[in-house]
Amino acid sequence: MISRIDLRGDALPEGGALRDLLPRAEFDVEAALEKVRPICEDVHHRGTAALIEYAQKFDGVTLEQVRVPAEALKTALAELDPAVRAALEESIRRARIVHREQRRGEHTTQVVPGGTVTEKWVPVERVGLYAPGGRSVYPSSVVMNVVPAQEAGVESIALASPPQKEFGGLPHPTILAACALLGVDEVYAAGGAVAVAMFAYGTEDCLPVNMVTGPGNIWVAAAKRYFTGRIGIDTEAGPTEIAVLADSTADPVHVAADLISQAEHDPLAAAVLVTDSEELAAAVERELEPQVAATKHVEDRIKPALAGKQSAIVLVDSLEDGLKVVDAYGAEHLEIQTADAAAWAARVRNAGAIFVGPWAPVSLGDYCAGSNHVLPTGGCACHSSGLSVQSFLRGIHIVDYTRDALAEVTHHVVTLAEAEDLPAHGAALKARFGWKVPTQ
Ligand code: HSO
Ligand code: ZN
Repeated sequence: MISRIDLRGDALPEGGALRDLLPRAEFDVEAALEKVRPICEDVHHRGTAALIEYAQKFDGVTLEQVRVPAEALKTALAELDPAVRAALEESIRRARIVHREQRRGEHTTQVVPGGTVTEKWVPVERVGLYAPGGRSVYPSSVVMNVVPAQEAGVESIALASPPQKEFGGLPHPTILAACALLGVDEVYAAGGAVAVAMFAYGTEDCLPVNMVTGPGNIWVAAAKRYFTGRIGIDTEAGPTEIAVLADSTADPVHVAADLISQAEHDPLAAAVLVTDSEELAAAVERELEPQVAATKHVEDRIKPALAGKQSAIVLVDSLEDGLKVVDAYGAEHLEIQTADAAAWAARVRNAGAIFVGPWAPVSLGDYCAGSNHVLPTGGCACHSSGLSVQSFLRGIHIVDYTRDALAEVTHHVVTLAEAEDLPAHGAALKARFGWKVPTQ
């Protein structure tokens, strides 16, 4: 059901060469970009009419309007299963506790007497959040997008999710209910690249946004790439990944369950176990069979995900080598199921989020740990972070110098400007001191 990659014996290769030995899903955003471009431009030129046409074409629904009426949000919340409501409220509560602490205050540094640089943090004015539909209707992703934006102080928050045929062209009712719980009232029935284009360009109904965040399929990722530069994005989300670094002390039942839990998302989802224990590897292999058989999305998602080239059990000589492997892989989610798990976790460089020890499975983080579940995939964890309050803030430097403080440094500025053949840069300072460089 899952292949093995044996890296024991020889010394591990470094950097890129090691990365090339590790499994990874093919997720060709560049190819999708070609298809997405005309759709985005069509939305640009025809606005709401194009959105309605694409809803018919891609979602099979006849929309009268793209904006979800306030009444529909209210009804969805009123009809939400009370247990789901209570669980969502707890998820929101915990996420708020964590994200509130991420807020940043203004900080002033005195560089020299009379010369200060203040960094102030300003929220993005208007953001468009995307919540997938279809196979992945995740109200939890609404929570993970909205909470950091709200805690950052974003004033204008809009959310889009695909129209669902079953629900008369509205987004899924649990998505609407989650919006209502979070106080988001600007919601659109729009899916995939079409929704991103609506946010980026704006339409008759929807003002353009400064930034789009949230998970989605390859079309959403391609549209985000298309608009990068025009608007801000979080990372381009690819299929979900779990890596588990485990030794012989790990419980194979837990490890197998956790691998399956993320394989459940998508046939392209990746489940990777990295271990120095042949016994654990064999026990996990044995354990996968009955656990997979006992669950739900077996044939369409879990089996292809586990059997795909993106998933594997990687055998290493030692946990030191295991650490190198998980760092080279840079998983979206990394579990550490070893003796001394916290110490190993502290040494990890590259992961979207790290789950320490036997009592912190990824599923906890997906819903109720307080951490965010919108995380970098495809190895992007080596340069990017998951969604946070910081994602929605911009740090602006405010430079404030007195005459004396400027005079004192002018000769250095003039020298550097001349070294770069930019004498007018230097002149901008000299103009303030009778066209001379003030003496020290
Ligand atoms: N594991 C997914 C998020 C999710 N899981 C939503 C359940 N619902 C990507 O981090
Ligand atoms: Zn998940």
